[in-house]
This record gives sequence, C-alpha cells and structure tokens, in this order.
Amino acid sequence: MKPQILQLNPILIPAINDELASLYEVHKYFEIADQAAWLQQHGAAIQAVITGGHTGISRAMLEQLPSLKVVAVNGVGTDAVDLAYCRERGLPVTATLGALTEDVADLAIGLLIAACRNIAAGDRFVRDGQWELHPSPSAIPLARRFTGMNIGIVGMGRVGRAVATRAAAFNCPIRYTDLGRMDDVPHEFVSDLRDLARASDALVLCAAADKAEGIIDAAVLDALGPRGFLVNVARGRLVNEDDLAEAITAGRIAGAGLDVFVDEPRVPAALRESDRTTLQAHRASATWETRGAMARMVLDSVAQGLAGQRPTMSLTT
Ligand code: 8YV
Repeated sequence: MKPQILQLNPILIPAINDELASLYEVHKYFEIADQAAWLQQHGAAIQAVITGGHTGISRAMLEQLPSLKVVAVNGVGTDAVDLAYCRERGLPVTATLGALTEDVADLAIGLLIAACRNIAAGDRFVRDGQWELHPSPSAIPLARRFTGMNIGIVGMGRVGRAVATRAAAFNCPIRYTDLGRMDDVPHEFVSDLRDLARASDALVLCAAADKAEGIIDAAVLDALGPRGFLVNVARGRLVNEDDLAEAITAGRIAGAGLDVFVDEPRVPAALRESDRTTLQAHRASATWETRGAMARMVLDSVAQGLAGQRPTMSLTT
C-alpha cells in the first residue's frame, strides 16, 4: 500500500503532482467538503503533510495525525507551524530553504519601483482611456526616483541580502536592522526600527514573522514619513494594517508595495482603493522556476521523512 499524505495547498507544477500521485495516496484537503469529519476518520493513517508557508498547520490538526513522520512546508516561512511542539514530538518540519530567495527579492525591487513610479496607477490611466480624456502631461503627478534611494532592510536573512545586492546595483545606500549586527554584511546596522525608518526613503520587509508581529506601526510609519515607501514581501502580520491603512489614506507615507496581508485573501478597502499602493496576491515565489525547485525540495523532504531519515531541510530535528 502506498503511504498516505495530506496536502493542504495546491501545487501548481503538473509534473510534481503526477510524481506525488504515482508514489503516494494523496489526499487534497482543500478539496474535501467536510474536513473535520474527514480528519477524524482518516487522520490516523496520514504519514506526511505538505503545506504552504502562509497556511502552515495548526497544533490541533497535528494532534489528529498521530502517525505523522514529516511536515513539508512548500515555502520558507514556518511561522504558521508550532515548531516547539513538533520538536517535542521529534517531528521533522522542513522548508524550501534557498529556493525562493531570488524571486522574492526580484518582486521586492519590482514593487518598490512600481510604487515609486506609480506604474500600476499609470497602467490604469492608459487602460481606462483616461489618457485620451486628459492628454496634458500634468494630468499625472511626477513620480519619485528609485535609483539612489536610501533603503532600509528589515530582516537581513537570505531575502534581505538578495534585496541589498539588487538595491546596491541601483546605487542605493543600504542600512538594515535585525536581531543583531552581522559581521558578514557590509551595510550599516541600525538597531532601532524607528531610527532605521527615519534614515530610509524606503523600508523593505524581509523578516520572519515568528517574533515580530505588528512591528511596523504608526510610529514607524511616521518616522518613514510622507516621502517614504514601504514594501512587504515577508508576512502581512509584521505590519499593523490599520495603522498602515490610515497612513496611506492620510498621505503620511508616500506609498506601499505589498505582496502579503494580515488576513489573506482579504485586503482592507483603504489599501485596495488607494493609488498610493501597488498590490500583489502573495506571488513573490510564484514563478515556474522557483515553484518547480520548491516542489522538488518538498518531494525530497517527504521521501526522506517517510524513509525514517532526518530530512536535509529539517528545521526541528
Ligand atoms: C510560499 C511563503 O511560496 O515561503 C513562504 O513562506 O509565504 C510563500 O511565498 C507560499 O507559501 C506557497 O506555498
């Protein structure tokens, strides 16, 4: 009999789905109508879980899966998994470390340029026929130059460093904050987030959200100021979204480029309706190349976990 695995999120690479189906009995949780009843009936047989970074897995669900040998996260963020509990249980939780760094950094820079240059609003202006109605160049306000901007990176892990490499190519002075100074990073370390915001034209959020909920609040946004931009490619809950919505609406910051939100897929109306924001639907890793590499790592982690080996990408064992 094939091992039974529970998949909490779709995988968008057909070849990987075929491979999964050939090796395992795959239960697609997202297609099950009565999930609670299903779990009660089949939970005991599940040996591996595949989930997304944002979705993770609740402790309540883990407790209903007593035969579990591995949780493979198809992403790098593990803030939605109770790692302490998994450690206690000796359960490997794996992530796709390194696979999505470049794409997430690409989107961070893309969102920042889009926000500075009002690319999305400009697109709407042309697409909606507004250009013909308002042909004067003064119909669209001048934008903000990205090259040379002071960039403040919040979280200097793999993604933060990849953002820094890209920003440096645009002659941007770079500062960063993290839990501590890093000897192998050539940029200025600023321990206080408000000081970093004050010194920055743009803050780029690349931090893990495990211990940093709501760190971007009204005080930080005011320190960033009315010419400042915020980019978030990490987790929505790093930001106090009410504070951000107010700052955007009142023009207390210049703009924001956001790929992630507190309660996805719900996005506050103030953020959706403003021309100061450029929005994406949590797409930073969503390329064929990266999702293919991530899914391959997930397959390897599941195979290693089911074979009773410590998965190479395990964060807990
Ligand atoms: C994932 C993410 O790609 O890596 C993460 O933590 O949030 C995402 O970008 C997403 O979870 C897809 O599974």
